[in-house]
Order: sequence, then structure tokens, then C-alpha cells
Amino acid sequence: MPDELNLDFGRIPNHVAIIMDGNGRWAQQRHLPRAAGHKAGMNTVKTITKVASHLGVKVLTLYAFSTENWKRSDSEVSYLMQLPVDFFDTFVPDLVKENVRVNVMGYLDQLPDKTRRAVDQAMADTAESTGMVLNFALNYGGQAEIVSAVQAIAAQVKSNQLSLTDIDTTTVDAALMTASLAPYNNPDLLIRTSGEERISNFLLWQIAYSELDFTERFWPDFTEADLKLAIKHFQQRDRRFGGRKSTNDDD
Ligand code: V07
Repeated sequence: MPDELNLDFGRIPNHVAIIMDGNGRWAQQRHLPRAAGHKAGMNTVKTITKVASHLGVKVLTLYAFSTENWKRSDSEVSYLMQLPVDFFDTFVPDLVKENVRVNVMGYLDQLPDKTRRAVDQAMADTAESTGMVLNFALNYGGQAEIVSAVQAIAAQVKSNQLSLTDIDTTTVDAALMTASLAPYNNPDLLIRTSGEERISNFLLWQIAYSELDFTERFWPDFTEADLKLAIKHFQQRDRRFGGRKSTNDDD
């Protein structure tokens, strides 16, 4: 792609999170089964992972399967549960070459054995990588994550390892599934594809200060140019973290 966007490579967002929506609608438009959309979506994951890594993104978090997705048809769920296996077979060697490390966060004990094994294997095989972290949210839900964190913190208080008055935002950060991504726990930029402008129980606590970018593009059609455009939008914004930018006298 020509660099008419003039991206500032000194200000690439460290942590980019994506809600990969529109796989089903992409397939429907083509009179294909929904599974074809998921398969095409997995190929987009491969492309965008490489692009993000080459741009200098430190963490790429992808919402692959929510705790609500079990409500879909048995055949669709079973197809989705095969994707980490296919992904492992076709892409993990590339990830090792790209120095990308796979992390998976979510309620993994509820996954079918073959899925769980593929996920463990992807993490194990890329454990030595020192570059970008490709962080999949799999059987993940933002509210469930917060409930688990509250339970873990309450247990620490009950056993006198922690006093009530010492609980602060750092305590909560450490109890969430993103703790291992430190210092990049929180997305700088959250992208949702396919035109919906909702969070849908993805990261909740962690997006307190994220820039949000919505695009009409269906996930299987999302390209390098689309990612660069989202980053351009990010760079054009004025991040304040609740404070006030000293060089700007507006509002
Ligand atoms: C899934 C492909 C992308 C579009 C959105 C839904 C379908 C990659 C994975 C994956 C997850 C863990 C892992 C390796 C790969 C995946 C599911 C769905 C359930 F260790 N894509 N992808 N998992 N889709």
C-alpha cells in the first residue's frame, strides 16, 4: 500500500484489540455457509497478525469466541472449536519465524479437549518469542472476568493476605486476565468491524481510556490498508486520559 497515510511510526498504538465481527454476514452475502465466513476470517487473522507485528504493535488482542457464543447452533460451535486446531496446524510455524508469541485468555477449562490442546500447544510452541503477543480472547466475557477478579480479591482479603483499604486499580489490574500482558494490559485502540457500534461484553475495565474505531468492513474483507487507516485515526486523536492536554486550550 502506498504510504499516503503518512503514519507516524513513533506513535504506533502498543495494544490494539479487535472485535472481529461480520464473518456470518460476509458468508450470507455470498450464499455460502457461515463456516466459510469463519474460515475466511481466520485467514484475515493471519494477514493482520503479520501486518500488526511489522508495524510495531506490542499486543494484538482478538475476540475469537465469547461466553455467549455457545448459544449458536451445535454445528457452528463445533466448527468454531476446530479453528484453533486448524490455526495451529497452518500458522504456528510462521508465528515462530515472525517471533510472535501466542497467549489465550478466557475460561479455557470449558473448551473441548482438542481445542484446549491446540491452544496449549500454540502457547508452548511460541513461548520463546520475544516480539508481538497475539492474544486471543476465547470463551471470554468481560463481566465474567470482573466477577472472577472480585472473587480472587475477596479471597485474598478473607485470608488476611490483603487489607480492604489496600485495594486499588493496581489490585484489580493484577486480578484480570490481562495481567500477564503488563505493561500493555489495556488497549490503546479498539477496533470493531462490520458496522456495529457496541462492546458486546469484550474487555470492559481495560477499555476505560481506549480510542474506539468502528468500520463498516466485514472482518474477512479487513485489510492491511484498513488497519493502517484505523491507526491513522488513532494518531489524529488527542488522548487525555481524563486530564487536559497542556498544549491545547480547547474546552
Ligand atoms: C476463530 C476466526 C476469526 C474470525 C472470528 C471467529 C472465527 C483464530 C482462532 C484461534 C484461537 C486460539 C488459538 C489459535 C487460534 C480462533 C475461534 C474462532 C474459536 F490458540 N481464529 N479463530 N478461534 N475465528
